[in-house]
Amino acid sequence: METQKKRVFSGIQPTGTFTLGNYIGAVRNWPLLQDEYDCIYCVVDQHAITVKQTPAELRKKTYESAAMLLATGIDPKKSMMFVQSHVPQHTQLSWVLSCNAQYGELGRMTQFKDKSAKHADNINTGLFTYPVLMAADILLYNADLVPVGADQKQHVELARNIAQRFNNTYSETFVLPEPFIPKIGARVMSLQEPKKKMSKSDTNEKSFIVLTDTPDVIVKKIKSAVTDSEGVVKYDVENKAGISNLMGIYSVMTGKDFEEIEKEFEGQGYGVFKTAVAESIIDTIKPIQDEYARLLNDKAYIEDVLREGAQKAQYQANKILSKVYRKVGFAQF
Ligand code: ATP
Ligand code: LTN
Repeated sequence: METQKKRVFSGIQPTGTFTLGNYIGAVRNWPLLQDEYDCIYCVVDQHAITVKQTPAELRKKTYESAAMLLATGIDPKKSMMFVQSHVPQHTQLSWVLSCNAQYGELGRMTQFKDKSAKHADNINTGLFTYPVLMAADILLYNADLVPVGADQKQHVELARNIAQRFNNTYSETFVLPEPFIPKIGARVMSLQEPKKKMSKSDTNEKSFIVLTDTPDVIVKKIKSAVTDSEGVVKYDVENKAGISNLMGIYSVMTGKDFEEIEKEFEGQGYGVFKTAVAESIIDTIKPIQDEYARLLNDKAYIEDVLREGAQKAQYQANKILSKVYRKVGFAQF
């Protein structure tokens, strides 16, 4: 008998154009998992409104995010892809899970602390319960693996803890999910402040590369990336954060390991190295950009993919949600 494939779930917020960090840390891995796993990918628009968004812009970014996911290689024949708000079971499960999540544990989430410091004028309760909705996303499909960057590890662990607690209270219901984090590139750093994570909502555009940047812009941003005065291409995160970050990017783009990279640029300055890094990025993202431009002109296709994805997701989601409703004692409708 054929054993059932393990399930993968991941999500991305339509809060901007995907950065090289989003790509290397998460999205790049999503199509690579499609054959071995049963994959579900979601554009999480409900998470996005935990910080202020312009409505028309959010709608536009949601389609653009879906187009970008397809352009990076997600095949709707192999994977399920949809928009979070199209599948209401996510928020329905989220309520039940919130009654099984503790105030104290949510208060310890690093992202909540960072985002409430950054948006001090809007510390809404959605920002606080964000990880519970994320747990619902994952648990609703009994996902085994969650491919994310290192910054999301804590949230996946919380989802696991909530699942375990629910199973202990109400009997075995949820699969316990595990984060799937790449060995290199799990935390791509800002090009301007290499001790800080590269983020698509950073106000300094020079700090990140987005997947739609033109070759000229990429060259400029890499050339102005902060490094050090030593002039030696060597991997040393502690003392050479900028160069190590560029080496991580170059390694993922070319498949070369750090030792090979150190040899390749031995005796050469940062100028030569930076040119090579920029070229490796341009070469990797060119086919993605071409496909993205083509897809953006075919909105009907994107809408079809998302509608079909949401229908399939709702079918799956209902199975677990009705089980959960029964277990917690809700009367049958
Ligand atoms: P925002 O700036 O709006 O908070 P973000 O750039 O952090 O957004 P998310 O939508 O929160 O992006 O994240 C999508 C995925 O990309 C997640 O799996 C996250 O871990 C990953 N990711 C985000 N930034 C990086 C980074 N700098 N390095 C590696 N992975 C990253
Ligand atoms: N919180 C994630 C986005 C996200 C997610 C998910 C990731 C929402 N739901 C479920 C994996 C699984 C972030 O990238 N900030």
